[in-house]
Amino acid sequence: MSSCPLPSRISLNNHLFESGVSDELRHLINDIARAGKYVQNAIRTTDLGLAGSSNTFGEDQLKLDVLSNRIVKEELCESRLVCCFASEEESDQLQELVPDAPFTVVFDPLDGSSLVDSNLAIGSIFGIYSAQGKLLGKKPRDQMAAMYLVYGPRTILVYSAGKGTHAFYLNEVGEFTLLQKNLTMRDEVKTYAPGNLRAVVDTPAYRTMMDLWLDEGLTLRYSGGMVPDIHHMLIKGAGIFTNIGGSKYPKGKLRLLYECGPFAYLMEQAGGASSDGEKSILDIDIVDLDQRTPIIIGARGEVKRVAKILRS
Ligand code: AFP
Repeated sequence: MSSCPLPSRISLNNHLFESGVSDELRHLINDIARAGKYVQNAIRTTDLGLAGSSNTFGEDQLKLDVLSNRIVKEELCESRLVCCFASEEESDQLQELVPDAPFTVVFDPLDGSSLVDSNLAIGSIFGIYSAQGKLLGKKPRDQMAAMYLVYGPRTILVYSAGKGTHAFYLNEVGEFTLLQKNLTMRDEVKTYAPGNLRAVVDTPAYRTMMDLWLDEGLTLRYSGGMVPDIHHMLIKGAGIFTNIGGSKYPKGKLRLLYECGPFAYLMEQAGGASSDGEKSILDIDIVDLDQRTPIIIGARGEVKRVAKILRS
C-alpha cells in the first residue's frame, strides 16, 4: 500500500474496506448502491402514471414503484449473495433467490410514492440480516447493516454496518463519495417532524406533544417523506420525528421491517434513539413481514420525553 497515492476522495467501497466490513457484505452494499443509481435514473426518466396494480397493502402502485422494485431485485440477484428478500412492494412472503447465500435483505424500493408527482425528495430503504435463522422471530437489532438512499437535488447514500453511520454523495462520474463520516446526533431538538397528525383527533397525548413543541417555538420540518425527514435530522445532528398510532392507522402508518427497523439501526448507530413508546424499535419482535409500529426517533432525551407523554 506504501506506493499508493493518498486518495483524493474516499469512495463507498474504500470506506467499507477500511471499516473492516466483510468482503461479502461490502459487495452487497456496493450492489445495493448500484441499484440506487438506477432507481435515481428511473425517477428522472419514467412516466409517473399508475401501474394499474396494487401492493400487498392494497395501495396503488406507480410505474415507478414497480420499476424500482424490479431494479432492486435484479441487483440482489446479480450479487448472488442474497438467500431471501422481502419487499414492501411485493407479496408478504419472504422470497428465495440463492439458497445458502449469506444474507436476507428487506427493503422499501421507493418510499414516498405520494410525493413523486410533486417532485419532492423520496428514498429507498434497506435492512440486511444474516440468512442464518428465520427472519420471523428476529429483531431489528439483529440487522448486520442498514442503509438508505435519498433522491433529492443530490443523491445521497447513508449506511451503517455497526461501526457508525456514514453519508456519501453520488458524484459527477457516478461514484458514491464520502460526504460525512460518523454522523452524530446531539441531545438537542430544534426541529420536529410529526407524522400521522390525524392521530391528534383520537390520541390526546399527541395533541399535548404538538402543543408543547409549538409553545417551545420549535421549527416544523416535515415533508411527508420518511427518508428525507429523518435524513434531515441525521445531517443536522438534532431533531425528533414521530409517526404514532391513531385514526386511520391504529398502530402507526409505518412498517417495522422495511422502514422503522433500518432507520432505528442507523439512528442508534449515530448516537440517537428510537422508541415504539415502550422500548427501542430495535427490540421489537418481528412477527410478520407487514407489521406496523408507532415510531419516535431522534435526539435521545426528546425520544424519552415524547414516549413518556404518549404513555401518560
Ligand atoms: P407514501 O409512500 O404513501 O407517500 O407514504 C410515505 C410514508 O410511508 C412515509 O414516507 C412518511 O413518513 C409517511 O408515509 C407520511 O405519513 P403521513 O402522511 O400520515 O404523515
